Amino acid sequence: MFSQYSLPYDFGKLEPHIDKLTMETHYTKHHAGYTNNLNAAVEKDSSLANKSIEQILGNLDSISDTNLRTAVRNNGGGFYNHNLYFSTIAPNGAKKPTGKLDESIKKDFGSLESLKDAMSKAALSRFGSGWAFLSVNKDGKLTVASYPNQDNPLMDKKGDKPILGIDVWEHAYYLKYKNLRGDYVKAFWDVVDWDAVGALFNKK
Ligand code: MN3
Repeated sequence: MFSQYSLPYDFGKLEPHIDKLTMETHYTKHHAGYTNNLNAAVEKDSSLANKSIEQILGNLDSISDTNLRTAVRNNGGGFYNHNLYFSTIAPNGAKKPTGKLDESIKKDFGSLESLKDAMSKAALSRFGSGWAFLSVNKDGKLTVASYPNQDNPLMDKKGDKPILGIDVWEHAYYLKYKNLRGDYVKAFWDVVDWDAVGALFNKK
């Protein structure tokens, strides 16, 4: 059974950057839905039992039933991506990366501002629903890329591991920001917890 990342703060705590109703709906409806649907899908294929979500998303081809494969791709992606999202945003999180993550950002992007620009561009240029991810590739280099729907770098099987993701589905921002995705992306940077991102980087 896969379970949602347990949010350690109240839904309203990210205001004014991300509003309470958006957080509550996103977590209790969208993320919960992906999680429940993933669990239901996994029960239908015994070869998926006891596998980690990373193993499942990195081996979607092994699911022979095409409908089931699509269900696992969409809901497993949704489950994983939202666990990443909710575990790397927080009220009063670390405002800047430190240590090895800080060094790598400077080496691979020049500065934190350049990294934010690259990721914001990826988020804004995604047509329709999807994500922008910061990942560590197999050589330890940081890379930015955008993906449609609930896809993510694990599905490419290149060894990229996501450590931060901006959800640019409209459900992530429409109640407060309406069509202004750019304003939401700017506000997202105010709630990133760089210590949480750094912990994922150090685990890579
Ligand atoms: Mn979402």
